[in-house]
Amino acid sequence: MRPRLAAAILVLFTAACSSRTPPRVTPKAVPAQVDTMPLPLLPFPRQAERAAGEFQFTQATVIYAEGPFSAGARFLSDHIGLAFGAQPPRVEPLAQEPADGSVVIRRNTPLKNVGAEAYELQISSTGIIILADEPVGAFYGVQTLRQLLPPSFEYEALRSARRNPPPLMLPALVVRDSPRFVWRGAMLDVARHFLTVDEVKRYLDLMALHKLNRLHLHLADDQGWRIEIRSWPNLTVVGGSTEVGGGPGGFYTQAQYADIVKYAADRFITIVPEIDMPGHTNAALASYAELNCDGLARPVFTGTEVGFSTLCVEKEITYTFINDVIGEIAAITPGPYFHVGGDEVKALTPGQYLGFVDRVQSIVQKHGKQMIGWDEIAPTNLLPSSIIQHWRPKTTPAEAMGKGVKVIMSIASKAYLDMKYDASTPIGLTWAGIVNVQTSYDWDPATAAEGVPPASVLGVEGPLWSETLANIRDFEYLAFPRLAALAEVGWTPQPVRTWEEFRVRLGMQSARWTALGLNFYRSPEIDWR
Ligand code: TNX
Repeated sequence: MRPRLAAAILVLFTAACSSRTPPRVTPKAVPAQVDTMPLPLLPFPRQAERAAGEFQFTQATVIYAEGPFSAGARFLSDHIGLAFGAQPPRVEPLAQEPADGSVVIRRNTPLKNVGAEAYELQISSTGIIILADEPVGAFYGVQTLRQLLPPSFEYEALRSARRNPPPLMLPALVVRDSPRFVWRGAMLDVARHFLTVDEVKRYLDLMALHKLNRLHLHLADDQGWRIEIRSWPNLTVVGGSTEVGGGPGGFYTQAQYADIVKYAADRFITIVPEIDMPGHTNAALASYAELNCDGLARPVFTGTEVGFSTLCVEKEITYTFINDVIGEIAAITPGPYFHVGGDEVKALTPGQYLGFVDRVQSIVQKHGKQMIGWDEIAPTNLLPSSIIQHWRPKTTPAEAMGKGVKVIMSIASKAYLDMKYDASTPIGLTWAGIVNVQTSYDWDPATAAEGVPPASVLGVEGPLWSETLANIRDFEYLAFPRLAALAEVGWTPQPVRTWEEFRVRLGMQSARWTALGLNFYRSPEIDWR
């Protein structure tokens, strides 16, 4: 054995032995390191200050909520469950001034000027107060409070088993918070590999914990059609029957989709449906022969090449089809957006592409939605309300800026969650490079694309393409920790955040994520605690 290694082992061994016989020290009232550790909040708030004292959460603590804020109160009570009492904390409407020792969620109208998502959280020895102008702000205040509660509360089993632990102490502090960007999104590619409704709900839960507010569902691609369209039933019978690698695929009935939309709305997340067109449409072209220029149905596709498929843009039936599909989905989508894809079309002339996007944009408008498209739509005749999702690292949608459109930043070399973390990552792609955690964190969406002024940037979104993924465990592995990094990129003002400080806070998430059963990548860039 080499001497340095032998010495190291001896040190470790001694440390392990001595930890079994702790030295006799008088415990301090408050462990000193608690105050020097950063608050375990992610994304980090705009402003957070520790104060003197602490709040005692006991079995008798009641949560009072002003009318519209009861959703946040319910979430908090459910989250605590039976973790330290025979009953979950009681939720009461706020009628009169509550007694000391309560949790109070109430309206504070001046916060309106900060934005609907703003909140204030005050923890002191006399109580916990969450202030917001809108229910969404109150919900985010509750998420911040949740991150200050013990990670063990994330265990489903613990919440439903009666226990009798000591009161819980929370450090006094004041948080004043509101997000930097309105668009803090994630995208799931359920077309290349299907996820069940419950798996999508789990992703929504993880998003809510990190104050993300848009879930973009990539519902159709060459390899699969994932949403029931009643007027074109073969889309799911044929197009929904497979996925990359030849697995069984699947699709959401409209009732299941509505269930996802509701579950998301309960967490203040807007669902953004995408039907990619005119390319990435083999699943539709296999389902209906008449959508092909030659009138011949294509075979289903389970490979990973891109760019070969296109709807027949010269046929009128194509627009009947698109109108029906967008109409049915728009009718069950309360959010204002409809994503039409528009990427990687290699089988059309620029003129054909332009004419196609024009027509589709007016169909989307007719159904009351704003059109979103991948950045290939930048040269088309966009309405000011349309939105570009910028993804190609070597291009810029600058030419569209004069049209008044806004941009979602999803630059693949920063924001793509399907890129490998390093060369040894067993799943994922590398076409946009290697995206380690620091790369996904250390950038500013406001200045990321040349010629796109900060005022045109709506925010950030992390797409998770699923060509190489087999199941929800794989989705989680590529998404975390990078989606958490993007959540902070989207929420926290640039001057408030640094990679060095973030690394420490990210390392502090491991107990919570483990309690959630999250299959996150333990990146060597992070000192996981
Ligand atoms: C490019 S991003 C695509 C997707 C692939 C992805 C893989 C975009 C608009 N198109 O079809 O799944 O790369 O990273």
